Amino acid sequence: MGRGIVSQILQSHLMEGSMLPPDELGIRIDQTLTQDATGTMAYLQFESMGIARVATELSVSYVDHNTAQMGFENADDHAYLQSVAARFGIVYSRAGNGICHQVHLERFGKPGSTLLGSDSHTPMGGGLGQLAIGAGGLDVAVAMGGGAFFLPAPTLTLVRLTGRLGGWASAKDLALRMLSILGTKGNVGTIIEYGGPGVASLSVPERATIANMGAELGVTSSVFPSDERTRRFLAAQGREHDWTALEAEADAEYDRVIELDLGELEPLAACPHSPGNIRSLRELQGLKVDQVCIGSCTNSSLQDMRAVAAILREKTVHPGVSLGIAPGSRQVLRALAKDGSLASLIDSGARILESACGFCIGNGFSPGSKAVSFRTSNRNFEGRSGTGDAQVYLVSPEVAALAALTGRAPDLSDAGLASAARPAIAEPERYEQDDGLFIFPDSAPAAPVQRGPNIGEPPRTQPFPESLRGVVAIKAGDKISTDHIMPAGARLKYRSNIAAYAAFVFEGLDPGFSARCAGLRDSGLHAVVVAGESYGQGSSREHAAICPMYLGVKAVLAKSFERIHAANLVNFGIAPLIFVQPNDYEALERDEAIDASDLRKAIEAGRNPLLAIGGRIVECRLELSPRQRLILLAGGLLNLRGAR
Ligand code: MIC
Ligand code: SF4
Repeated sequence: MGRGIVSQILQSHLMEGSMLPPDELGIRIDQTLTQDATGTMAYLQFESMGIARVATELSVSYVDHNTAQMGFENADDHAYLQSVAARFGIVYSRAGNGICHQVHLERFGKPGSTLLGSDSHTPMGGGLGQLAIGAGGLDVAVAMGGGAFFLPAPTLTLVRLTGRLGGWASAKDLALRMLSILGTKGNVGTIIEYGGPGVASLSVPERATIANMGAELGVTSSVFPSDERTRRFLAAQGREHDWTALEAEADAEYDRVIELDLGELEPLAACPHSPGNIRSLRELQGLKVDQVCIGSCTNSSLQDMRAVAAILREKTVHPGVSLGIAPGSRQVLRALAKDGSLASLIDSGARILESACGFCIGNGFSPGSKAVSFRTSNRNFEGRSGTGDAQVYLVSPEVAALAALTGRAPDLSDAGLASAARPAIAEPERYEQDDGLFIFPDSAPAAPVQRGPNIGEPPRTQPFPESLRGVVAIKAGDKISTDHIMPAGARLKYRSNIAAYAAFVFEGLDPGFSARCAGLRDSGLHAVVVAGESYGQGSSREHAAICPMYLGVKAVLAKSFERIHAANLVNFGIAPLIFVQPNDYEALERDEAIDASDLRKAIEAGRNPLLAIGGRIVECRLELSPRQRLILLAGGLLNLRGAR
């Protein structure tokens, strides 16, 4: 039987385990990336492991999330990250250099290699034929030290593309179409491989947009072949030497095959408040739009920005719309400045934003109350924009630009637009490079690590208790994202200070949660979180596990979990328990007492735990490997590794 590209990469990187379910695979990680919002904690954990220098081929520390710098905290974090990078052999990408995934694609990603990043959109590297996976910071810290990264033997899905994009359909619409087919839940453990004759018609930045939004499907990664288009992209980036061909072997077998004709795609939109709530743009016609934000790691390439500039050229933004544009990297911004596109954007009335995450994570540019915002980013969870009742729609850059001109969801059947297609933007022969905002470790002066007053130690917890007496501290619904658990936006500056950040756990859902947990802890009780389907979807932020751990949460009882968050819970000593009978969820109430005295023994024995709740017995499942059971019993991965 032939192997697909994912199987080839997994096999060439296998350190432990096997690819046969139910085994777990431990793979070698060639490259890592961190960003500043997750990176400070990841490097504090790395430091506590007592390793002298990173053991990877390449590790890069990006500063792109917390660049608002309201107060001293962000700048102190940046100084810490810069000093720690110099100390441990890590490339440091300074604020202003761009969004980690876009910059990594431009300067470092390599076909056939593995990349682990402390950010859920790390899979964007799959556009280059890299097996790129998002994880919690602690898993990335272990990989930086040369340790294996573990994942369950994956389910492999081939998406076979035919035809080519036409009319106004773009790569974003393919990403959205995938969401309408697969949804945002139920895809845990899947890796998508793109193939078929349609792949050749997509440029690397377009492939990267599609791989990026695999994160919203909840898949582990999405990988494209490495072909002539990949070679051309790398050559244009001055790194043809990083190219290798990567294609599926004849007769490669997959668990599932999805056929998609690119020619049949039409412009789509993800409607409030889920990336999986997909409708045709046609159905939104006439919808008044108040704000348009173009950028984020999903759609901020030079190609995207040039398409937007072509649509806005010699036109003026509608007076009812506030348009913000954030080019994804300094490389993109410089190119736009040189070819005159930047002038067109400015002339149109666009507000040019920093090449950073910014609006995408609610770090500025929050819409007005009840405002409709058209965005090219990848997530529209309720409140993520910083405005609780804003209505955020995810669309392509072209559709966003058209909406900025008309103040409405564009009517593509309009005579002028129906006869046109989206601007054809040729791929550059050469991307002009300037690596001036990287600090490479060999040239960095070895100075002491700088720790500002906001930077605390990574917290630890005790081994899993012999007998657990818990109380339901919150009963949450389906699709609770890590944005619900640990808000970002204005709270981002507390990422390095767990004691301060923990005050905001579930802030938007239940502002009393943190104080309630403190009360339980004082009475010698443990807090238990109860939730519905897909608990922990969205970001990789391990703070959504660390802060609850800090508050004394020892178990989350849910109908299902998303992959990265479930792994983070285990890494911080919290049991991710799955209801065997989903109906048991309905019967549970907040403040109910839970006798979980069976839990530790069940974890040890690898059997289903039985919880006694209000005279009922609730059976749960723990989908953990033997390795993860040991981590949980130890009270977290740092305890198990015997870190200093
Ligand atoms: C996100 O898009 O939600 C983030 C902010 O990039 C997160 C990481 C974080 O919370 O720092 C992610 O996607 O992992
Ligand atoms: Fe940054 Fe948004 Fe991308 Fe997350 S999704 S890395 S916040 S641009």
